[in-house]
Formats: sequence, structure tokens, C-alpha cells
Amino acid sequence: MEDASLLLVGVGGLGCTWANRAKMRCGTNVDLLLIDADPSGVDSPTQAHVLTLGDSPDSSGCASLPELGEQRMRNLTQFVNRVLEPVELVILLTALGGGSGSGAAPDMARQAKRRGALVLSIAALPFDAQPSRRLVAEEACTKLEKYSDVCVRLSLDRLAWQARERGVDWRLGAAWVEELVEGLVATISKIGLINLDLMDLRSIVQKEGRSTLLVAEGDPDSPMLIFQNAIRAPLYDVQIQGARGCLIQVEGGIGMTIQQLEAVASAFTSGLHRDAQVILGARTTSELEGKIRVVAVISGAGLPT
Ligand SMILES: Nc1nc2c(ncn2[C@@H]2O[C@H](COP(=O)(O)OP(=O)(O)OP(=O)(O)O)[C@@H](O)[C@H]2O)c(=O)[nH]1
Ligand SMILES: [Mg+2]
Repeated sequence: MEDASLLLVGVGGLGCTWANRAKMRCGTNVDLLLIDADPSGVDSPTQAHVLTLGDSPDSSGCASLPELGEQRMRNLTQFVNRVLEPVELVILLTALGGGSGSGAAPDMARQAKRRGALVLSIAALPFDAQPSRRLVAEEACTKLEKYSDVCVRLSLDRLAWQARERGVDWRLGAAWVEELVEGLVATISKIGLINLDLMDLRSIVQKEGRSTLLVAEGDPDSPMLIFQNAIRAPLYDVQIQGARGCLIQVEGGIGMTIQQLEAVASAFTSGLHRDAQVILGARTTSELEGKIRVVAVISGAGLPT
């Protein structure tokens, strides 16, 4: 199989900021598409396709009107089709609750799905203190889930809490999102010891039930800590105990041993269903000397045993 063509998409103000930052970590292995009412607000969008929602962008964005965002997105089908032409996997990042992301992200996912791409979405939900935005976000999220193969809900409250702990701005503090995207892209770009590809990912995400994505980095000799770190991420809780499918990519320094690889893989998979399908990939890189990073796609969660 040829290398899959990957597209990273940011929708709305926050989604574009995150996608742009994630792209900087992924290099040429992925293309970038930024969609917002005013994408010029994003710092130096390197080599990005940029889609402006509407003819006269202004600072009010889609003014918290998802219908406007959706309508504008539908009008851009021709352009989107051109960008999507070679694309097999779309990784979509957005924050829901405003107009641009809530309106345009589900429609972008719909257009990608219709062209046969696999769609993995990461959608931030508004703070608890923003009840009206939460209503908008819930409705948008239901639509986004419908058109995504995997849709991960991210809690801005938990994200902001973790950012505060680390003393960074929460809008830029989504290093977790960046690592996840980087890990997924490296996994599917087939640069590894045990290669995974889009077929593997497809077979995992097609399982019935809920799905989620996990990422964590840590000491190669503390595999349980790496797992605990992964499930502390600012996700909405998906119970992965008993899940039926898992694609797991383990990345380590050049000196990573088979024992370390097995120990960390088993920390992630020991709680799954006894008949779970587990697909393991691995790669070594000089960038991870003395560390191990795990990216996992979990599927078939929340089903009766
Ligand atoms: N409290 C707070 N929340 C924010 C801020 N910026 C973004 N958010 C949250 O993130 C969500 C999405 O924000 P954006 O990505 O800016 O929204 P957008 O998709 O560009 O939507 P429009 O600008 O309305 O077209 C909002 O619904 C809020 O929950 C901020 O400065 N303060
Ligand atoms: Mg905006």
C-alpha cells in the first residue's frame, strides 16, 4: 500500500491555533487546512491551505451562530473537494461553543466522510461556567460524532486546570493535543520498526461502541506510570476497561528494549476485553532518548461484557 495522505484540519479560532502548533511538530508528513472566519489571527501558518468562512471576515467571527458557520462551510464544497482529493485520513481539531467551530467542523467532517476519508476528531467542550455555549457545543458535538470515526471530547476545564499547574496559557497549553497528533501522524506515516497503516486503524475504529485516543510519555522503566498519565488527560471519561479494540504505537529511544516495549504495551492492554483485537506498532527515534511515548486508539468501549 502507498503511504496514506494525511490532512490535519483546524476549525474555528482555537482549533486553528492548535492545528497550526501540531503541524509544526509533524513536518511534511501531514498537510494543514485552517478554517475560520478570520484565519489571519493564527501565527505564521506555514504551508497551510486556508479557508475563510464568508466574504467579509470580521473580528466577530461567525458571531456564535453555528448556522452561519455551517452555511458558509457548505458554500466552500468545491475548494474542500480539491483539498480532500488525495486524503485518506483527516485529523480534525476544534473547540465547540462559538459559531465557526460548532457550525463548520461537523460539516467539514461530513464532507471528508462522504469522500471516503477516515475522520478522527478532537473537540473541546466549553467551560462549565459557559452554560449557553455548552448547549451550542452539545448539539454540534452530536453532529460531529455522527460524521467522525473517532470523536474525542476534551474538557476545557480540565485542560485549563492542567495548564495552570504547568504555568502556561490554556489556549496554548494544549501540548497534549499536539503530542497526540504528532504520534498519530508518525504511526500512520509508516516510519517504524513494526509498521501500522491505515488498514489497521480502520479495522480498529470500525468496531461498535465508544472510542477514544490516549497519549503519554514517560520513563521506560515505569510502564504503569505512563498508562496512568495517559488516562489523566483532559478527556471526557470513556471507560476503557473491557474495550474490544486497541491500536497501540510505542515509540522509544534507540536503546528501547523488547522487554520495555512489552511491559508498556501490556500496561495499556491488560484491562481490555479478553477477546480484544490488539494491533501493536513500534518505532525508535533519537528524539526520545531515555523516554517512551505511547499513542493508543481504543475502540469498542462501553459494551456489555
Ligand atoms: N473563557 C474563555 N473561553 C474561551 C475563550 N476563547 C475560546 N473559548 C472557549 O472556546 C470555545 C471556542 O472558541 P473559538 O475557537 O474562539 O470559537 P470559534 O469557533 O472561532 O467561533 P466564533 O468566533 O463565534 O465564530 C468557546 O465556546 C469557549 O468555550 C476565551 O478567551 N475565554
Ligand atoms: Mg472565532
